[in-house]
Amino acid sequence: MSKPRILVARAVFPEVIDRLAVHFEVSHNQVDAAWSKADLIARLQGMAGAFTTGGERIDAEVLAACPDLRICANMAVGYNNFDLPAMTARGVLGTNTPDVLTETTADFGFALLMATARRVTESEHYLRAGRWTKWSYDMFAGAEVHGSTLGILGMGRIGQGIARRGAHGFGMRVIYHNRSRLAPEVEAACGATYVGKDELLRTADHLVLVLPYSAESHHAIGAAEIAQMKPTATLVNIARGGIVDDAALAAALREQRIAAAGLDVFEGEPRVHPDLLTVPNVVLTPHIASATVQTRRAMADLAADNLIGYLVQGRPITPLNPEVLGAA
Ligand code: 8YV
Repeated sequence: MSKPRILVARAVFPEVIDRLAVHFEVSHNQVDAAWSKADLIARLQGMAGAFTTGGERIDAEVLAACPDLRICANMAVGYNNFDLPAMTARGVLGTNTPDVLTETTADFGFALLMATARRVTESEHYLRAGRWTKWSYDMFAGAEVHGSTLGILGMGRIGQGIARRGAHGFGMRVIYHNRSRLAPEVEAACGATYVGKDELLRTADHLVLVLPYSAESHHAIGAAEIAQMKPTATLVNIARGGIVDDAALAAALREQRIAAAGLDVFEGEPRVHPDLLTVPNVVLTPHIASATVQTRRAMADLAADNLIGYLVQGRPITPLNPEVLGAA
């Protein structure tokens, strides 16, 4: 019997390609060429499965043009690149990579918070530029982290990881806002108190965004929300570009209406709003919150396991639209 055909849309660990090749006829993109939507559609012809990352949009047009497709396995916990209702309507399973990146991403959220509050990259640029000629009492004086109030918008697994770090590691008062309130025992375990969004914005010394992107969360932080924040506050976005209105944020940072921001994700990335590149009080990183070797490998392995689990054994590990399974 011939093996099912799959497409791996981006370069991944060679060992993962080798694992997949045991079960599938694999087409890959190990040169990591930038494919247009038309390229993706052309390459998906005859494929039963796709290994995708957050960069490949799987929408009604792609699905209509690729009738053999049965599963798209995303190497990401976020899946806003999937039109999930359209996939479900066509009987195409979507899977993501939850859990394996939670702690690593929470670590990075905290790294960005610390770098932002304590002006790490701004001061490094100053030093590298040869401008450090003497010490002074107020040089790069930043915001206190320990003992301050940590606000978290979006309290899923990663938000809870950040809350635990803040409450238990840094003695912070942790407040959060989420679509639904957590169970009391979960709140207690991560030392977090539920508040309304306005109170979160007004009270947080450091506000970390960890909510999924959707039409509802588009520009959840825009000029009006920034205006509610303390002038001394910092804002960290490790969620998705588009949750923050980057133009409004750049203007607020330039006018020091808030103290600083740390951004790992951007509207329209890998493009970055040009105004963000010229304001000093922002730490910018290229979407690396889950980037440790171990975690990226675990994410790739889980995406591969979903393809093998579904197409070979009929049991995906982390399905996003399990209703497709009943219908298959
Ligand atoms: C991915 C992410 O690296 O998992 C997510 O949702 O944002 C990152 O961990 C990125 O989406 C590429 O797939």
